[in-house]
Amino acid sequence: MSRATLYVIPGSHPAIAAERMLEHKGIPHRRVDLMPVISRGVLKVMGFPGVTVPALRIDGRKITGSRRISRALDEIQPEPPLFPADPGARVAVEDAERWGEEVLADGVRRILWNTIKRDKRPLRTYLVGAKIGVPAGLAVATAGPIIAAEVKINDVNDDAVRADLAAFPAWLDRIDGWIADGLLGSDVPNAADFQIAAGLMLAMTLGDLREPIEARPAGDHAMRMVPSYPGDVPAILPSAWLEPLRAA
Ligand SMILES: N[C@@H](CCC(=O)N[C@@H](CS)C(=O)NCC(=O)O)C(=O)O
Repeated sequence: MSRATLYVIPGSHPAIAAERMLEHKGIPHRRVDLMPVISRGVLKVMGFPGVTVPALRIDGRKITGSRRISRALDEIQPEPPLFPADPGARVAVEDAERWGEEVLADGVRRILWNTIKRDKRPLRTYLVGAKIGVPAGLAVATAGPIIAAEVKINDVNDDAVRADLAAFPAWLDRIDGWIADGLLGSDVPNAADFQIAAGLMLAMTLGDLREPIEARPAGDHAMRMVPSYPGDVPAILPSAWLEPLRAA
């Protein structure tokens, strides 16, 4: 049986998607927690092909990226499958997974860092259960440069975040639609289920977003797929930015 080491940043949504997929497959793994930004240097030195998490070492392979990881896991251990055998159904799952990564996960990441740059104290709540090698209080107290770097790396400007929040109701409609169609939430969880659920679970750690999401089938699906997620951030974003979500 394969053994794996998964490199994560505590609270990272694609990393939690990867961890849930390993659990779903029953692949034993060790989790290594890294601090954001510092993670880049560590992964580079270790010879991973990229500098972001999730990064997975398994059977002598080094894989970066949640979508590469889902495919590699199916190659290494086909059962239970993360992608359907039927070619048409597979394309639909791949498309939904890609949307979950490129649209939902990127948008939620921007909203998160815009929130944390206003108040870094809640960062501590993402460190519950993590082993980062320094006390959580110290990590948060010294997180200023890390937050500034993440804001830059992820293009976290106010216009982009307002656009993400304006688009959020349509994102929830899309996910609810996929659940109604059976693409998500079927008896056999697929790679898109994990990718999208982890993104929404991170969004639901934010007090500004929790309520409008948890009332929806999308929120219910996320909580079933990813029952435990660290993080709890009080509402802090400007009220006008949240108007589209309230209206929905
Ligand atoms: N699209 C990538 C996202 C990778 C990504 O941006 N990961 C973030 C954490 S959510 C990261 O490594 N951030 C640290 C950094 O960029 O310094 C995937 O799904 O794997």
